[in-house]
Amino acid sequence: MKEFRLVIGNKNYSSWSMCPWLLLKMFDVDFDEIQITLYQDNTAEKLGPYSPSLKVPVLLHRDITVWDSLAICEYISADILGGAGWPSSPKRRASARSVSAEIHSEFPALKHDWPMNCKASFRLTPSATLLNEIARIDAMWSCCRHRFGENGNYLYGRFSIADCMFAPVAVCFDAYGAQLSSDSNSYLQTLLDNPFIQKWISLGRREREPLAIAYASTA
Ligand SMILES: N[C@@H](CCC(=O)N[C@@H](CS)C(=O)NCC(=O)O)C(=O)O
Repeated sequence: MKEFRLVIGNKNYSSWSMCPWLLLKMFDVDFDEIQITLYQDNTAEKLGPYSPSLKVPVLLHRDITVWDSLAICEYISADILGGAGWPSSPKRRASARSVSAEIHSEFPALKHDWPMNCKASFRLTPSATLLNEIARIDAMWSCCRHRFGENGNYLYGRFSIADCMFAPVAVCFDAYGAQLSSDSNSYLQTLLDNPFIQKWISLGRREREPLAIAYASTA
């Protein structure tokens, strides 16, 4: 058994599982993956031994359990990567933490109307509320790229937790066809070109569980 174990859901549907998985991959941390199929009759029973919230993702490290995607990313950065998960300058770090918290806690229409589904490639016309949310994400992305992105193509130049938190958004924007400014489109393409994001998507596409659309409010 490896020192780190990450409990995740279906790659096709589990947007939050993708975030810490990507961080561990990008920083080359070796870990065992424990995958539990969501939305089955026995899912809660299978999650019970690992997850206090009965949700994924969960990180298991020695006798420590961390649940919730952003808390896991924070833990990995602070306790494994010596803080390297966040940008090093205080101003960038404050901004990166803010956009990460915002995508984690807000955007109910995006999470409900455009759930992650790696297999989807069709146009779902966004409601006015969803259009507003897409515009807010577009503004965040282009603002971060302008202010902080000079040292690379990620949101803060080099890769950070903020990119992990937006990786599932990139999958959804690509799948459902979000209209974005050209700066945001470039950033979207950077995420979609990331080899680990491509790996996640291709593994998700190979899964055979039922369509996520029925679980839009929970995935
Ligand atoms: N705030 C949590 C949300 C976790 C969450 O909702 N996970 C979904 C999958 S992406 C889940 O486990 N759903 C199972 C269920 O609701 O039964 C996080 O960021 O990790």
